[in-house]
This record gives sequence, structure tokens and C-alpha cells, in this order.
Amino acid sequence: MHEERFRFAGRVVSCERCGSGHINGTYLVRTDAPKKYIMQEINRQVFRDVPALMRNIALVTRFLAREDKDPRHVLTLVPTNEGEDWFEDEQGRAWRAYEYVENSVCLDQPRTLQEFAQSGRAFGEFQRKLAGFDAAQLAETIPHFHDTPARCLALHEAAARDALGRAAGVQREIDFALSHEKEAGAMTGMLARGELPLRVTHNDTKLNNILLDAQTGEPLCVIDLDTVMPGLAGNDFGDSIRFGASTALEDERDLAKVELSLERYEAYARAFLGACGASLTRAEIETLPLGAMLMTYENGVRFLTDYLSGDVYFHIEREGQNLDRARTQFKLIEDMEKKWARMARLTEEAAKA
Ligand code: ADP
Ligand code: GN1
Ligand code: MG
Repeated sequence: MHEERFRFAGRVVSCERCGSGHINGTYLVRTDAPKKYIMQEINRQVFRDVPALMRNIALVTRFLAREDKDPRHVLTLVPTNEGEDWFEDEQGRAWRAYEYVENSVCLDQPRTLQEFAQSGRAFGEFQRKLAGFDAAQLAETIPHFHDTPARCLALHEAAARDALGRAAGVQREIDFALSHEKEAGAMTGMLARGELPLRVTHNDTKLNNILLDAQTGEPLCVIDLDTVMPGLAGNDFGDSIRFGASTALEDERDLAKVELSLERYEAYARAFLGACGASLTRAEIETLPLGAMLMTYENGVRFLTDYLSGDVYFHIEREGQNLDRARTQFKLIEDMEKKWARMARLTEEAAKA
């Protein structure tokens, strides 16, 4: 390991894997000083341009820290011994480190409605704060990240290649994805026609990309800033809904447990719009439910693509986990279709509140 390469206070006493992120390799570093650290191997298969990625993160965290000096509220990069934000090891792997946000928890499901609403406020405020940030400074860390039609093309290719001979076993899921393909370009189409504005967005607004205070449950810090780049407000709203307003975990195998909670949807919409609604256009507000539907669809398509490709993108802990993840997303879509009119009404009411 490379814990000797960073300017950590104290002597390192342990370094163990932590977190449930699907992309980077994350380690908790303890030292004999009171402070702890997070050290991450950046996934270079996913993030092709690490210097540009790290420049984005340095710019964004510095910008946010100007407004809020509390170290538990903004990620703080720990410099390497050479004073850089990251380093490349002998195998060409890229590493960075953050100060550990003390006394925090990170959740895969909200424990209370209030807690989920608070995360909506935090992501809404994140977007509002970054409205003053010059988007031209940001590199696009993953081109076409939320280009849903492009994600569908990747599914077609993976199904045609069928690298592991898995396609026949998941024809039902492939058919489901294809039956919704014509709707995949709804948001990208509006963007292209100038009907939706580009903003600086987080683009990966799962509940487990926020740290909460371990005692009070209050949101402390938005993390996982790898995908902060120009994007659509509806996608940030939507990704939070697909993850946190689902009544089950993302990889739940019992699909009977998977539903969209309208109660959570409403709580999140009110808090998110309370924080950033005033700066959103009418069209953006109207597309929030669509954002939820499309982010769920896009993730389902991506999980299924990865299953067909041999689980090369998202980390898995068990065989079939990406297929399970795809299935929960598709089940959630079916439920959203049933609840569509109520999602739209709750959004309108939340915007007026
Ligand atoms: P990934 O891209 O793999 O999701 P994240 O940056 O989200 O990586 O980090 C993975 C996990 O590590 C988070 O879900 C959280 O549990 C933990 N984590 C990351 N940064 C910190 C931090 N600064 N303080 C405390 N925990 C953190
Ligand atoms: C990944 O890194 P993590 O686990 O926070 C992915 C997101 C997906 C999410 C699905 C860079 O997020 O786009 O929505 O998994 N991140 C990247 O849980 O691809
Ligand atoms: Mg994460």
C-alpha cells in the first residue's frame, strides 16, 4: 500500500478497505494521531484523464470551502509528500487521499423520512452553491455520462457480442430495456433543442454519496465528486430518487420488496426544491419525474450491459449482482409508470410549497 506517500499526521497503524462504492478502491487509514484518512485508488478504466479529474476536484472543493470553513462540510484533499493532489505508483495506478470526515455515517438506505429529506436539501444546496462556479473550468470526466441513448447502444453491442454467453438467460430483461428505448432520448433531446439549461451538477447523487452526522443524521458533506461536470438538474434529482426512494436495496433479489415510495419522493422533492427550486426553470421542474424515470432506466441498462460484458465496470461481490441490480431498476420503472401521475402532482405541489 502507499500510505507512506501522503502527508498524514502520525504513524499509519492500519489501512483497510471500506465503503460500498462501485467504482474506486477505497481504504480507511488509521494513524496513531487522532485523525483518520480515506485513501482511494482511482479507477483508471473509468476515469481516463486523472489529471483533469483531480483538477476538477481541487477546483470544486476549493470553491466550496471558501463559503463554508467547517472541515466536516467539504472534502479536503491530503497532499502527497511532493505536495501534489495525487500520485501514480510503479504499476501505473492512481492514488489520492482525503481527510476522513469524523463522526459520520454513509447509508445505502435512509433510516427515516427526515433523513432522506435532509439529503435532498444537501444535494439541492450543492447545486445552488455551484451555480456561481464557472462551468468552463470543468473537464468532462466521463464523456456522454448521462447520454441515455448512448447507454442503449452500448447494451445492443454487449448483447450482440454476448462475451460470456449470458444473453439467452436474460432475454426478458433485454426485451424490457428495448421496449423503453424510444423514450431514452427525452431529456437529451430537450437539452439539444435548448429547452433545458446545462448546470454544474454532481451526476451521482446516491444517498451513499453523502456523509451524515453519526449522532443527529444531519447531512454533513457531499462526497464522490468525480463526476461533477455540466449536467441536468433533473438527473441529479432523479438519481437520488431511484436509489433512496426505492423501498429496497439496489441489489435486492426479492423483487416483491422493490417499490417507489411516494412518501419519500414527496419529502425529497420538497427539500430539494426548497434548496434550489427558485433557480430552476419551469421546464426543469416539470422534468424532475422524468429525471427519476430516466436515471432508473439508464442505471438498469448500464447494469445489464455490464452483466452481459462480464462485470467489467461495476464492482461485484457475488455472481449475478449486476443482473440483480438491473432487475431492481426495471421493477422500479414499472412501479413509477403506475405512479406517474402522482409523481407529477407531488412535484408541482412541492414547487409551490
Ligand atoms: P466510489 O466512487 O467508489 O463510490 P466514493 O468516493 O463514493 O467512491 O467513496 C466510497 C465510500 O468511502 C463512501 O461511500 C464512504 O463510505 C467512504 N468515504 C469516502 N470519502 C470519505 C470521507 N472523506 N470521510 C469518510 N468516509 C468517506
Ligand atoms: C457508480 O461510484 P458510485 O458507486 O458512487 C456509478 C454511478 C451509478 C452508480 C450505481 C462513475 O456510483 O454512475 O449510478 O454506481 N459511478 C460511475 O449505483 O460510473
Ligand atoms: Mg460513491
